[in-house]
Order: sequence, then structure tokens, then C-alpha cells
Amino acid sequence: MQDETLLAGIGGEHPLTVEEGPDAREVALAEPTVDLDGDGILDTRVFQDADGTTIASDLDEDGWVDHLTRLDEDGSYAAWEPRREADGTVRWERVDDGQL
Ligand SMILES: [Ca+2]
Repeated sequence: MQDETLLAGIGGEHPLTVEEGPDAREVALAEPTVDLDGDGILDTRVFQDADGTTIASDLDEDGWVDHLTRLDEDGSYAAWEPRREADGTVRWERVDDGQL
């Protein structure tokens, strides 16, 4: 799975939005529903689609997703985190993948 595929998927019908401009490819997290780290603040949202599940977390609570995990129906999974380049652009780096 390519990063572009994942971002295109969550930018479509889902309430996640991919921002344009200097922060292109940074992903805003709207209406989180899960407190993943147990600090009492909702920081994560789970998105289901026909092909699997995407888990988006904003663990530093700045409104932007800082960890994305994708679980596909075939048991494959991958996780990404945004990295800010020297020129200010953001790219997503795969930090984990495998097969369940
Ligand atoms: Ca964040």
C-alpha cells in the first residue's frame, strides 16, 4: 500500500480532511471519539470502510493526526506518522507494517 493510496482513501467520503497549501498532506482530525492514551481527552477516531479500518490519532492534541494505522480485510496492516521537511512540507513516513 502506498502512502498516496491511504491518504486518498481517507480524504474522500470520510470526515478526515487533507489540507492544501503549505501544510499539504497534513491531516486534520475532526470529532475524535476514543481516548487512546487514557488522559481523559478524546484523541482518536476509527473509520470503517469496505476494505478495512483506519485508526487516526492526535496524541499531542494539536488538531492534526500524528499517527495513522490501517488494517485491511486480508490481515495486512501498516502505520504512518507525519514528518515535517526543512521546507515546511509534511510527508507521511511508514513506521510499521506486517500481517496479522
Ligand atoms: Ca497532533
